[in-house]
Amino acid sequence: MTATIIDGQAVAASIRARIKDEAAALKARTGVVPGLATVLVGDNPASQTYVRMKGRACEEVGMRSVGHKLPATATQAEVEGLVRQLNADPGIHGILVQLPLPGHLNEEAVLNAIGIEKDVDGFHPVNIGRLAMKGREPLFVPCTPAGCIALMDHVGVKIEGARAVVLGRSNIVGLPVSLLLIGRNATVTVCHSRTRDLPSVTREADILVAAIGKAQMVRGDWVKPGAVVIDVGVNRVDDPTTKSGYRLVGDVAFDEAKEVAGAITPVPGGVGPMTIAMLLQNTLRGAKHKAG
Ligand code: NAP
Ligand code: L37
Repeated sequence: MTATIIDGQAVAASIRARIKDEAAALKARTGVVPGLATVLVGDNPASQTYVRMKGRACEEVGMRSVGHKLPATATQAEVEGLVRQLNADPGIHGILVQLPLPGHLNEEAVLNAIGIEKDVDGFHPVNIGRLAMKGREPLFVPCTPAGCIALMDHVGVKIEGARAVVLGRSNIVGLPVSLLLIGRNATVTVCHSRTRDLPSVTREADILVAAIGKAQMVRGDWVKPGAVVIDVGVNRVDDPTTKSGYRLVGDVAFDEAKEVAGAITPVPGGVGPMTIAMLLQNTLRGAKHKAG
């Protein structure tokens, strides 16, 4: 059997087209143009790429984007000061602080400083707390986890009642995607670096979400036949045949897993584009919220 390849690029493009229409309608009705502020501290090359892609994606759907860059030596007070200034800016409806921050900065305090009504990454403790609790609604859901669920919904995966295994428990991906799956009535197992005998756990999964940041670690024989595999990993591996000297691979050995899975997301072109589409969706939501 060969898996259905879930085309995240195409799904994301259709979401962006809908957002573009909605943003135009909002502008026509209220005069409000949704605005995203990105904050990049330091010069992590992957972060620079993602922040640039996010800004460009905003402009392509008729939103405003303002990129703020601070040097790696920026102080805690400078970063928090910028966040507070953006909180007070009426033209900004979403604030994204790209992670990771340089080691000397207190990430928790920076994320706490973001006004929750502009927390388009969904990392503010109040938003995460609401995501975790039954019967509460966060204002914003973190983008990458929301993208994983949206991809599954798009291809008609039945999440309710499924056995889901999430590899990784990070604040950005593993933990919030686990919470979303629980909220959708999956039975969820969360694995991490201390999990014993990972393959025996993953082989039970109807839905397998890989977010560990280890190139092609999940092999074909880790996958249950017919399972849905969502590969969140974006890893650079050396490849002298490319212009950049590297290529991107996921956390899953795609060529092996696609022979076993029922459906699988590729890297690139899977979850990555959905992360950006969900960020646009959250920014539009922030602007609509404010416009009333
Ligand atoms: P992270 O903060 O480094 O977290 C990695 C998680 O994986 C941790 O929970 C860690 O366990 C676990 N882990 C690491 N090695 C493991 C192993 N050998 N076996 C089992 N578990 C292991 O990474 P992240 O920010 O979640 O990102 C994960 C991947 O997703 C990266 O490749 C990143 O580039 C990618 N990503 C993609 C998008 C997208 O839009 N597509 C967005 C964000 C991230 P411990 O908790 O025990 O340390
Ligand atoms: N929201 N996302 C948010 N906040 C953060 O603090 N670190 C971080 C974060 N992560 C993030 O933005 N990751 C990410 C990863 C991949 C893509 C976008 C965002 C993406 O679009 N990847 C493309 C390939 C990009 C490339 O060519 O380099 C893909 O197809 O997977």
